Amino acid sequence: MKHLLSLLFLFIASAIHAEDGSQLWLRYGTNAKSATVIANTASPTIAIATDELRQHFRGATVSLLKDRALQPEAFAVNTADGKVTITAGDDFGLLYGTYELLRQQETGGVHNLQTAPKYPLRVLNHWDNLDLSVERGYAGKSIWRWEEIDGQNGTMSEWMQQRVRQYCRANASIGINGSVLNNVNASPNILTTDYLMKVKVLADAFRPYGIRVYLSINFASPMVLGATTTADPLDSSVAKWWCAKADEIYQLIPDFGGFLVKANSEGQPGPGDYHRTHADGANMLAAALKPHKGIVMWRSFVYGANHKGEDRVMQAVSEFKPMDGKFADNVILQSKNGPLDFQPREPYAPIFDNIKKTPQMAELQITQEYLGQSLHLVYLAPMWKEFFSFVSPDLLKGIAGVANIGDTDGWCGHPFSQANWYAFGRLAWNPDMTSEAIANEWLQQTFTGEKAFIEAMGEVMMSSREACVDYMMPLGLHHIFKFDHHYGPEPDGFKAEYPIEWCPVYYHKADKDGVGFERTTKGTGATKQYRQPYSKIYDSLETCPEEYLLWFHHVAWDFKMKNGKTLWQNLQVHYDRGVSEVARYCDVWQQMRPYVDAARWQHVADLLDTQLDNAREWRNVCLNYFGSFAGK
Ligand code: GCW
Repeated sequence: MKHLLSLLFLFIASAIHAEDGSQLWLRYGTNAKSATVIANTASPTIAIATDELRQHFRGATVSLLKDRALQPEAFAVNTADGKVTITAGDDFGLLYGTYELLRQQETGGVHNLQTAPKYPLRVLNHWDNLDLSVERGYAGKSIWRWEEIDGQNGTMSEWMQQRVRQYCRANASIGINGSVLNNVNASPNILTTDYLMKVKVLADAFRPYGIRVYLSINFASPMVLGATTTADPLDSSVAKWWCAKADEIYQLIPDFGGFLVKANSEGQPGPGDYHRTHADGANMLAAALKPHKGIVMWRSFVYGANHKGEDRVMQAVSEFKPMDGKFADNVILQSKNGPLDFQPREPYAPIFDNIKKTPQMAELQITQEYLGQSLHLVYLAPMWKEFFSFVSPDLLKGIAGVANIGDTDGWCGHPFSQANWYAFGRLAWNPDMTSEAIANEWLQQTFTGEKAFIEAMGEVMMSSREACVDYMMPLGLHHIFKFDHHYGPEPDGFKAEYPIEWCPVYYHKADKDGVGFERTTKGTGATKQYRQPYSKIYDSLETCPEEYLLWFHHVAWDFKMKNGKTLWQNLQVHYDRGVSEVARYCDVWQQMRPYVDAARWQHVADLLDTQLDNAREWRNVCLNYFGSFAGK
C-alpha cells in the first residue's frame, strides 16, 4: 500500500511538472491566498483584472483606481504597508498594471513603478490564411479556426474559447493592443459578411483585454467579389464600395482598428494596376475609414513594380519619397526594419531617414523566417535593439510584429521562440528596455528563478543572434537561403525563371576577385539613401562597419581586415565561431537539466542538436562554395 501510494505520488508529481509550454510566461504560482481586490470602477476589463489578482496575487489587498487625469493605458504601481494600489487613466491601464504586478511578483518583488506606452499602436500581424495555413508560420496551423466560430450566434468552440482567452491574456500581459488577423497576401473573402460576422466574435472576445482587431485587405476586393468592374481607386464605384464596407464593419465592430495593405508587391494587386500612386490607393481607403476613426497601415515593402532593375534595397525610398506629404493623415507607412527582407542582419532601412511628413511604423518579424524558423534558438531582442540604435524610437508612431503563433500546444514551436513574442511586446511598450532585462524576466516566468539557470541561459539567449549571423551569413552576406522555404543554405542559387531579386547569386556576387554587393557611389549608390554620417561611413571601405562589409562593398578575397587577417580567413573565423557557439549551447543546456521539467528539457535538447547539425551544414556549404572562388 505504502509502495502504491508513493508510486501514485510520483505519478502525480510528474504529471504536475510535465509542461507543454501552453501556459507561456503566465505560469503564476498556485499558492495565491485570494487577495482582496477593491476597484473604483466596473467593466468586463476590471472583472478580468480582479479575477487575475484573486487567483494569482499572493499579497493581501490591491486597489484599482481609475484616474481620468492620467493618459490612457498608462499606469502606476504603488506599494505601502502591504497594500498595493494600481492607478491608471483607463481600465486597460488597470489591466496592464495588474499584469505588471504579477510579473513583479514572479521576478523578484513588488515595487513602485510608473509607466506609459511609447506607442499607441502595438500590433501583431498574423500572416494567417483563411484555409488555416500560416505564411511563414512554423508552429502548426492558424489559431483562427473559422469553422469553429459561429458568426450567426456569436459563439466559438471550446478550443477556440480557451485559446483566444490565453492569447488575450498573453498579449495584454505585455501590452500588445492590436491584432491584424489575416495575411497581408490577403484573400478578398475576409471582407464578406460571413467572415466579418466571425471577425466580430473575435473582436468581442478581444475587447475587454484592450486588443483591437484590424484586417489585411486585398486591394482588388470589390472587383474580385463581383461588386465592381474595376479596383481603380479613383473610380467612384470603387470608393463607394469601400465606404459601404467600412460602414458595415463598424456596425459590427465599433472599435475596429483599420486596414493593413500590401499593394503592388510580389504579385498583389494595387493602385499601380491603374497607373495610380500608392497615395491614391491609401487615401481612398483612408477616406472610407476616417468617419469611424480607423487607420490605414500601408506597407512600403514594394519592389519590382515601378523600379524594375534598380537595386532592390533602394526601391522603397525611390517609390515612396516622392509621395511624402501626399498621404491622408490617417495613413501610416509601415516599413520593415531593414531595406531587404528580415535577414539575420541588415543595416537599417533608409526609408526611415527619407520620409518626413508621413507617420511611420516599423514592422519587425517575430516569426523566424530567416533565422532557423522554429528549430533554432535565436533571441531577437538584440536585433531589434540594434535597429533602434539607428532609427530613434521617437520617430515612430507604432510597432508591428509578424507573429510566430500557431495552434501547437506550445504556441510558437520552439520553447525559446516564445521569448521573441514576449520581447516584441515589451519593446513595443518600452523600447528603452534592455534585451538582457527582458530575457531575464522571461526566463524567470517561463522556467525558474534559479540564479544559475537565469545566468547561463540569459547568456545563451543574448549571444544567440550573433551566433546565427555567424553560421548563416556573416560580414554582411545576405539572402543566400534556399529558395522558397528560406531554411537552409543555397549560395549558388539561381533560377532563370525567377525574378533575379530572389536569387542568392544576385546578392553575394562572388567571383574570382572577391565577394559582396557594391552599393557604394561606385556601385548602385544605395549608400546615398542614408543620412549622414552613415552615408559617408558605409560608402568607404575603410570606415564601413565589418558587420555590413559585404552588404555595401565588393571586397577582394585577400583584403586585410582590422584583425590583420584576410577577408577569406575572417569568413572562416565567423562560420567556425557560429558552429562552436551552438555546440557550447548544447553543453550549457545539458547542465540545465535539474532546473527544467523533463518534457521541455528534452524538447529543447533535441532542437539544439538539430540547430548544431544545421549550423555545420551552413558553414560547410558556404565555405565550400565561396572557397571555390577564393581559390581555397
Ligand atoms: O519575406 C517575404 C516573405 C513572404 C512575405 C513577404 C512580405 C507575406 O518571404 O512570405 O509575404 O516577405 O512581407 O510581404
